[in-house]
Amino acid sequence: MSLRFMSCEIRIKNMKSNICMTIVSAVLAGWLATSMAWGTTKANVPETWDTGLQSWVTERLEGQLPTVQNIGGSVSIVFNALTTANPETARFGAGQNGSQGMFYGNLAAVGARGARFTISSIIGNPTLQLVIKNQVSQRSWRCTVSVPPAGETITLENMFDIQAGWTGDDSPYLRDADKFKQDLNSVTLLAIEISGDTATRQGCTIDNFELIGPYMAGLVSYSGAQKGDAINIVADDGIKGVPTSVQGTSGAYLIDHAPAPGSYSLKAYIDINGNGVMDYWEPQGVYAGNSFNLTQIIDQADITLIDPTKDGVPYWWLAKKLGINNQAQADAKSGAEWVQQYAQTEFTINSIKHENGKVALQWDYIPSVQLQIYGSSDLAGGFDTIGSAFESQDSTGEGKTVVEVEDNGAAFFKVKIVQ
Ligand SMILES: [Ca+2]
Ligand SMILES: [Ca+2]
Repeated sequence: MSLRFMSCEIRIKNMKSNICMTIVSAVLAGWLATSMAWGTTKANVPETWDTGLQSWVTERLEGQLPTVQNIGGSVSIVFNALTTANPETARFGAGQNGSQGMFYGNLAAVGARGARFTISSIIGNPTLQLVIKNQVSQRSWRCTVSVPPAGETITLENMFDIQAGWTGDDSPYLRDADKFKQDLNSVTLLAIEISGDTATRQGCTIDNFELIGPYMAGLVSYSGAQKGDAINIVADDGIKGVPTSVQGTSGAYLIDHAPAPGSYSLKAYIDINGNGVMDYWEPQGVYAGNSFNLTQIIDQADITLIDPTKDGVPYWWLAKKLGINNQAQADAKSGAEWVQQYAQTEFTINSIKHENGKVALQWDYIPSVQLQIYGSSDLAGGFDTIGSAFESQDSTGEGKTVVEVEDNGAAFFKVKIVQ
């Protein structure tokens, strides 16, 4: 009895120990697999096959393996004709190694919204499906792809939305939107499944396969004095946005091909002189949310453009009126000193006597100053103030200030900067 008891006890201990070991190794393996892959999952980065097949794998499901070749920088998948008609099905897929793992891992974490690719060179009448397989649940999901007529090339977008025609292979969850979404969290395979009847040749060519990722969008607005409509929106000085509804100097923009994930800063400017770069005096602004990691749609990245200034005096005015070439030169004096220099050398007033008993005074607009008008009937008697001090305005929108004063017999006028 005693020996039997002992033997039983030992077995239980060993079982416990085995169970424990199994759990530890499973968790460890899972962690290693995901941590290696997650760093490489990328959306908005196409697999162009311009340099080969990038480790995509062909897997036979039924019948023969198709011939997979890189032809002219795109991938061609063809079932050759046999003497007997048999159904042929194979997967051409990207797992962890395919395209450096771009389509593997946590697709949701990079904001992947679908898959996009071009398809052409249709041979026969192949059936194509997109397939996503989850590493943890082991569920697969598939979506039928519309095949273009022979001779045509089309770009297809299949969104990762159960409503877009995805069906699961796990019978309780065939059309379960939540499970489908959840299964994007740990994708072990993204593949194109091609089926054909090999009594005839079946095939197609695929290029520019990518995960459709998050986009950035917002409004750009400008209400300053400069004129121009060449609004440029730039992410990190490299990726240009597209103005989508810009009228004049304001409107909406979209950037939909920035690789995700990725750290971005957004800026916008109006390219007044059309030289393709942001000059120090051009209307400009940045997104208040800079910088950010692009892993989901950013759809309110609004940017307000302002005229950059030196002490409130716009750089554009310094460039135009005083020929200042660069920001360092503009910053070498205070705004007030620049205005004073301009007023002493360039400033003249035109007066026009109107029939209605008023005199219109006009001069070149000086930004950011308070002005006071003075009048004198005969210089000998000195000048008296006319009205009160006021903020300088671009009255015409063309760089002129116009002020009407009562014609009280003054023959001479002067305008003084009071602040
Ligand atoms: Ca290509
Ligand atoms: Ca420019």
